[in-house]
Amino acid sequence: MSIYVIGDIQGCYDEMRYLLDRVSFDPVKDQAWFVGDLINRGPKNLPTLRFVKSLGRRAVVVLGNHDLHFLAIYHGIRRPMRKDTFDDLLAASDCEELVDWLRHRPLIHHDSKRNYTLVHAGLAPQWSLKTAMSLAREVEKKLCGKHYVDFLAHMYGDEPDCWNDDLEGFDRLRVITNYFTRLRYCKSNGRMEFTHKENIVPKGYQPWFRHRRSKQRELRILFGHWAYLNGKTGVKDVFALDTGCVWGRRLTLMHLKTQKRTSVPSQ
Ligand SMILES: [Mn+2]
Repeated sequence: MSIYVIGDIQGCYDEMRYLLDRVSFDPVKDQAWFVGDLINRGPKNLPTLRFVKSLGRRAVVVLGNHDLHFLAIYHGIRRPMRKDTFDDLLAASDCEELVDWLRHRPLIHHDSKRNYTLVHAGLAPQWSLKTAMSLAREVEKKLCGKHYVDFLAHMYGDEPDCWNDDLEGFDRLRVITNYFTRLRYCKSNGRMEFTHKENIVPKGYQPWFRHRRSKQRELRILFGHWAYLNGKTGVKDVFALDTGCVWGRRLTLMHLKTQKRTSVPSQ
């Protein structure tokens, strides 16, 4: 059995299938891990979700910000933005099933046997693995629960911008969600910054993976979300997988055991 970790698909279905064929992915024996943002901005969201769902236990998916955004749009919490490309999904006869499947995906996946941890965006510097797992569960429980639309309605926003054990209610869930699904730059105390994207480093901030404390140094972390990094962090044991396929660059996967990368160009 091989495990492949695949970067942000964002509806680039053809590239995903082509990439899996390139490594002779066997859906009966192998596993595919997805870093989240399966959908949005790209052209083929419906076949992407159907395919990943059809893999059943052979697929491990963590949620990204675009996946959560889709849930909010489906429930009418948000109006689609001009660049959103959910029309094929929203018109599909199996849309409800796909939504239901999606909201049951986790925010973090940890494989203790192989020592790899999968998240969409990142982890707060002060979190141990145990803390991260238990905070993720708080959000996952909400997403799987009866009142999950309430959570979606309170999910948006940049505040609070820093983790604090005393946070409660929707503020607590929002900040947890933002670390897992939107984090790029933060301070060593975990304070996040969302206005700078990609290439401009806000003053006093660093990419989150430059702040890792001792309790995270044992981890090997796989993430997506940050296309500008183009697959490079410069930090040992932190693996960036988003190489900007939806922006016309490449879709990348990594064979977990050998850490060998394979990529295909965007079509
Ligand atoms: Mn993202």
